[in-house]
Amino acid sequence: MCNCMSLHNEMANYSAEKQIALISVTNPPVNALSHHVRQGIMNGLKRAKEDPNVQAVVLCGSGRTFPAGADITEFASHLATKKPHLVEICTELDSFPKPVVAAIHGTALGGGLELCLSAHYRIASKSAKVGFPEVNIGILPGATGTQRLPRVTHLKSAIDLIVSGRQVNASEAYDLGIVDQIVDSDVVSKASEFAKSIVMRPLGPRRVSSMPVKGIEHASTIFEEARQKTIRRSRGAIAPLTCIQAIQASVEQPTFEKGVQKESELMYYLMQSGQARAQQYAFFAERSVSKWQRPNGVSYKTTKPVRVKTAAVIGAGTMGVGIAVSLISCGVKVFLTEQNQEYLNRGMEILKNIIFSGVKRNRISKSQAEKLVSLVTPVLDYGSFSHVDIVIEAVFENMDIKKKVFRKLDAVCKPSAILASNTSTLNIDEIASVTSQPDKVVGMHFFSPAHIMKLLENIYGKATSSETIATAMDLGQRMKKISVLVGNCHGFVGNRMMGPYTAEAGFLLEEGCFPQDVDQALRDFGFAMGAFQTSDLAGADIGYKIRKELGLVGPRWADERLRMGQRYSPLGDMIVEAGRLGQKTGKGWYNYGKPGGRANMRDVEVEEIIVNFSKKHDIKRRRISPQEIIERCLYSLINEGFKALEEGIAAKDEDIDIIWIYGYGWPRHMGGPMYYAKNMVGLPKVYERICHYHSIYKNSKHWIPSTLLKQMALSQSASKL
Ligand code: T1G
Repeated sequence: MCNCMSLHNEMANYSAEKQIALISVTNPPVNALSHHVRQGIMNGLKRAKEDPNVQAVVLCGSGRTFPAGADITEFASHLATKKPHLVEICTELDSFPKPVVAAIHGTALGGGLELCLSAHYRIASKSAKVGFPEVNIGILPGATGTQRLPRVTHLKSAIDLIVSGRQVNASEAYDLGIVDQIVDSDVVSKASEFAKSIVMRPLGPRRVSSMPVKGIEHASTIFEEARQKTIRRSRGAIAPLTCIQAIQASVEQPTFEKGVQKESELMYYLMQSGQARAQQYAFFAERSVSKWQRPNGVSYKTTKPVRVKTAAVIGAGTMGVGIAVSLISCGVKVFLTEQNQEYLNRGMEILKNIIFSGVKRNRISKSQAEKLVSLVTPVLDYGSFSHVDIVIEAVFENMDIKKKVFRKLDAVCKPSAILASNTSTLNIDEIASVTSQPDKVVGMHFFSPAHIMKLLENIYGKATSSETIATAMDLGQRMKKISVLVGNCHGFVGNRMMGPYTAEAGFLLEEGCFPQDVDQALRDFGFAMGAFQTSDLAGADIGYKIRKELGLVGPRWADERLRMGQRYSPLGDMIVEAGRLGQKTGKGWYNYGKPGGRANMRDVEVEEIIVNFSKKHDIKRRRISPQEIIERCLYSLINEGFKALEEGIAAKDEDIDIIWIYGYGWPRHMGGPMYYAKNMVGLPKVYERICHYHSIYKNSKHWIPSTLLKQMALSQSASKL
């Protein structure tokens, strides 16, 4: 007899048939465990317990996934703490008098995985994934997850999964002991059949709360090693270390319940932290950037992209090759071109090396790699471009060269082809002006190395059509890039804001710092690398060459700029002129011992250049505090961000923040520059400090306060009164 009863308002359907109760979570798209879901599961369990015909329970998710975790949108509201809490549900599942089987498909993450680990058996479909991604949103698995995982898998693996936040596929989850069985299809019916077969088995040994932690023999060494590794990697984020502390409670606390209590305390500490709020903001910001909208109202909702199948990439240097790899990785056929055979051969070699390194790391098979490489056709002229859907130009950053390329493309490509430039600074409208179809021209600014970096800044010009924009955004997503749409100006959003940051780093050297002082302060803030380390890694010669061609380098240019009322530090040019191009030459702002060396050591030669410069220009060197370094490097770029917003170059804070998190290493737990300014420092303070620096450094345009910032700071101050 079927006893089906939906509790739709509770977002969990309950049905009972042939002794098996099915509780199916129904909260699309990801079945997040919001209050109504929790209530629904609890009520379902109550009914299953009370129904004498029910012998076992299957818990699953409807639609595309098993619950992917707590509802993050509830965190800032009273609903997060409204009963029943997830911990109570987990306790109820664990101690349930009838067997509970979790039928896992899709992504069982966070609270979803905690439900699974509280059930007595876990059956997963082949394509399922599980994980604890909480650390990415600044918290920990706070509904018994840190106490349960080390009881089903080895302590070391539990630490790895919780601290990294990585998802594992069904097969790895099986090897780790997290799931008991993998099925090819129809996981819910297989779980129901299984449930029927085990109704008579004793439940005691299946309750995770009463299992011992696995691998405790070397616990102290394991924890110490994990702590050291995490301190090195977490760049000041507090969640990863706190996760370790919570897992430690599973070993150190006398009972499971006491461990859960400790986990709750640590969860509360993290939940209250500014870092967690920043990371949760970043989670939604990341998802908001694909919902692009232009100031004229045209948006992703109203525009359909063209499906790109074939592309041409012009330039087989580091950038062009990285772009080609990204394209073939999503199945797009590519014509790769260079100006001569030698460069083309070299480009193809690099491309093959990148693809086959995936084979060495067991990411893809040899035949998959060969298939990918076969998608690339190296060519020396534009003859084959007449049918491609898109061309992405990645030649030297020089307007005249780019114009030449675009004129040629305009002549050979089909009228519907999109012509994209991978420029990092140049004016898209000027590039488009040499074509007969400026509506098809768009900027696609990849970050180096293009096949690895997740960010893609897409730039629309005056004439760029909405279809062209939609296609660039769609192609970006297909290449698994986080694509952000921005307007056209020098440097767009990312590099425009980078300008003041780099300039201030240089001025700080003139006034008293050495590269290591500036870099240390930036690393302490949470950047993986400081400004000078980054420059050494990227190589300073390309930027120098571009500036030199434009006549914008050296002390004479610095004097010229000062005459124009604009300060410029020529120290970067002087370092390049001393043959110090960065890591690749073994010397840059730091000494690396040998070309290609990694370990950066301070270098007296650099310090001499800096000190002599200060002396020669009568700049009195002084001790500069880390606080001043941070304010001058970061508040100047924040001011520029507000100007980009004010001018409509950036559409929203989230776009800027995501560009900085994914393109420039802004620490995620600091939210992004706009979030940081608004929520972690406060606009009145940021504005006051910008005014302060403006009063001292009148000849640095970037300190002129943004009007938007001023307005918002004043209204924030007024609302506090
Ligand atoms: N809460 C609320 N909304 C969520 C959500 C969540 N947990 N996960 C996704 N969404 C929204 C998302 O904003 C988007 O909305 C839509 O769902 C589709 O997501 C107690 C405390 C599951 C792998 O951190 O990793 O459990 O933009 O575009 O690429 O210890 O979403 O369409 O309006 O990302 O297919 C832990 C986070 C929570 C999982 C699917 N769980 N989610 O990826 O789609 S904390 C997570 C994801 C917790 C416990 C603790 C991914 C996904 P919109 P999407 P997708």
